[in-house]
Amino acid sequence: MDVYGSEMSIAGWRRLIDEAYSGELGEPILNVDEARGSHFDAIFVGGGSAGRFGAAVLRSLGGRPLVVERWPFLGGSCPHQACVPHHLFSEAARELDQAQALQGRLWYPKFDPTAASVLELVELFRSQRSGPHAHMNWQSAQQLDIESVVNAEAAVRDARTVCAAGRTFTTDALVLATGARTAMPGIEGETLPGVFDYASFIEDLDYEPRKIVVIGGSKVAVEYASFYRATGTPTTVVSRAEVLTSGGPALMDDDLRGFVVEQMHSRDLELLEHSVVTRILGEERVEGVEVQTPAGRRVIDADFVLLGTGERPNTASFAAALPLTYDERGFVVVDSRMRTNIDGVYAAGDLIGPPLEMFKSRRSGTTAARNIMGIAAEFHYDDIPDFLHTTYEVTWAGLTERQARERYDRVVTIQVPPLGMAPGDTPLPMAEGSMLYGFTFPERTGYQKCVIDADSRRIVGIHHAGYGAKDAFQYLHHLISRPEGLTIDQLGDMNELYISSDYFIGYARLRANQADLTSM
Ligand code: COM
Repeated sequence: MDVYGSEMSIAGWRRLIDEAYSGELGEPILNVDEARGSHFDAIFVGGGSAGRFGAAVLRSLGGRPLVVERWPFLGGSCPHQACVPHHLFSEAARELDQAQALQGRLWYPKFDPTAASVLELVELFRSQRSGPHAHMNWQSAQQLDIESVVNAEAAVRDARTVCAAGRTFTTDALVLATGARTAMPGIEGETLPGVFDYASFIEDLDYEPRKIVVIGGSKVAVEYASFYRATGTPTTVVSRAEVLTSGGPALMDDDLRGFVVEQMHSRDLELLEHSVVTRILGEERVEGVEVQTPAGRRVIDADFVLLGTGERPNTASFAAALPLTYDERGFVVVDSRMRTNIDGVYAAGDLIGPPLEMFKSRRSGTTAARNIMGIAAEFHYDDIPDFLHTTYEVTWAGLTERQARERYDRVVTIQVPPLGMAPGDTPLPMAEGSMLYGFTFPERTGYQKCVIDADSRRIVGIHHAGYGAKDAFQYLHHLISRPEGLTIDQLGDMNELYISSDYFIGYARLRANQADLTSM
């Protein structure tokens, strides 16, 4: 169907998206200005964060983009199966964590684990997700003037030609942004009903899990396991290595990771590290898993298994047509301008490898767009602030203390709790979101560290477990990664809004002006 020029409202888009989900609307939805022909300055194959943001920037620079997307909406996996539901679950995990810890105190009733339903939250998300989807379609088409073909598979014919919805479109530049999917680990039983990944968990869950095993040890595994456990459901994480030591979390400071892991233990989230699931058990559906642990073989009962075993790129729509260079895991290799090895072909988003984060996708898409429009833009996505959720928000940017000590002669830190103290020794850091814990369970308030090169006095790393520091970190990262950096004295000169999550801004003021910097 053709919707170009039809002044679609958000509600109108939502109706179309809902019809597409229900199968009522099987045909592609074209928002293409036929009067301008079928040739574009850039075609974005994939309309997730990379494609949608890239197209918007290309359009604002005066170019004509086309986005082709298999789902009936733009925005990709983020609002559909990944970041947005994950944030809903993490917010629930944080609330449930407090409700359990504080039960019987203040106004908190006795915690009823049967009232906290994983299924109910998934159903809530499923029932409402077309709202944000519709907003993105409306914003892209009606506000940003982006032409698109959605609800349609793309087939790349060559570096200048894409077919979709029975039409052929040509282009000066191609941006591949087709995302990624879970890497199946190849374990016996992995296709049994009751085995999910982050996507099928959203699409297919139709029962309340009673006993959960999560396979994997990185972000997805730890985030979802923390949520499941916070609902009161017994949960075991099985990880080949120590949790949070691969992917983006490998850049977490050791002490920050130590705090986060200790707090997971204290919530009775079982972590089986250096362990491998050898078999998923069950006849008709999942009944348990067989695990090889350092202490021997174990069988764990489970009616739900989540695979958090990493991701692989989606290349089917272009692999045969384009002789691209791939890395050892199959991700498309690009340079810092998002150029592939083929002239005029760019790649962005999850397709180019970790970190598989929406914020990296957006910027990689816009970097491609600017280069296509003649602006030499670079994006080094190995140096961006990052975060994950357990029942905490855990945020980091810049160097860990260990990395800083390898690089600089004299490193000092500002950390809370102070060096050598355990979290229970002090109620600090106590800030936005942790005040109730500060006065009830001081060991739960959080952990913070600011790493400083004492010679240049520059902040070189910031690390935080608690609540609400993400906003500060996105700006602090920008400040510390400028060529001139940010010194402790400049940080100490900032106006903080007491009581803020990023405690060390206030603490930096206590140490600023000290001629020979020491830790605190
Ligand atoms: C965010 C999706 S949920 S997008 O980055 O705005 O396209």
